[in-house]
Amino acid sequence: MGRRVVLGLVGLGVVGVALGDRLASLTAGVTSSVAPAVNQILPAAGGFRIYTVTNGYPEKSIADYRLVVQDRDRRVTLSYEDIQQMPQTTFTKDFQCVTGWRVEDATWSGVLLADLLAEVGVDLAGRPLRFTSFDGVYTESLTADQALLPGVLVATHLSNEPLSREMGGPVRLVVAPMYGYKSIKWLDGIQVTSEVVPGYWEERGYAVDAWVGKSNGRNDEPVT
Ligand SMILES: Nc1nc2c(c(=O)[nH]1)N[C@H]1C(S)=C(S)[C@@H](COP(=O)(O)O)O[C@H]1N2
Ligand SMILES: [Mo]
Repeated sequence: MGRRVVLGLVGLGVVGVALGDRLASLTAGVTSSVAPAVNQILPAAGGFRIYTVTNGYPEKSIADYRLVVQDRDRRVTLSYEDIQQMPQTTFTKDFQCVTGWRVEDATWSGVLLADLLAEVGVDLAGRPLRFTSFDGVYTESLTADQALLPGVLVATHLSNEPLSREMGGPVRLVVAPMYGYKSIKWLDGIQVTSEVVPGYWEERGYAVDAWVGKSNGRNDEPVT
């Protein structure tokens, strides 16, 4: 199968996600391996579609939460409390999904990824990052330059409330200048890698450099 065909099928899957059950039966035959089983539009979620590529929303309490940062043979394990002790940042930016929906003025709080790396003493020196989720499946990546941007947050709060389980709590990544698929939920690992390792949707045809309005053939207004 050519790349275009694969992208087309994945595209169908993502539309199926966005539209929910109405398209599920249409796409079930071709997308069962990538189409999430449970996706919702929660009234409380302020316009966010709730996405997952697994059969549910993984759960981890704040007390049990750990974030493992790994740079070669050096490994630092952070608790939720450790993350909250780091310098805190709040910003308000639009959130744009590649399937077309956009949430205006989402207010996220947490620690900038750049600050977190500095706090744990990781110097990227041009090396990229790979991110993992405790859903056990989803992954993401950023180059060093991207990772250090001021729109990239290890987020614990949305609208000044702790992140719900569905929204990726206790801790998710927010990559505001890029399409939503970069903002990995249920973040549990950050690894320094030698090369960019394409993430979950990137292995399925979406752009690795996922700038809003400048990738994936879309012309949405950029998020700065
Ligand atoms: N672990 C995980 N992270 C994820 C996803 C996912 O399915 N699983 N979906 C991504 C996509 S495509 C988008 S648009 C946003 C949606 O965030 P939300 O579910 O909080 O609205 O999460 C991203 N992060
Ligand atoms: Mo998305």
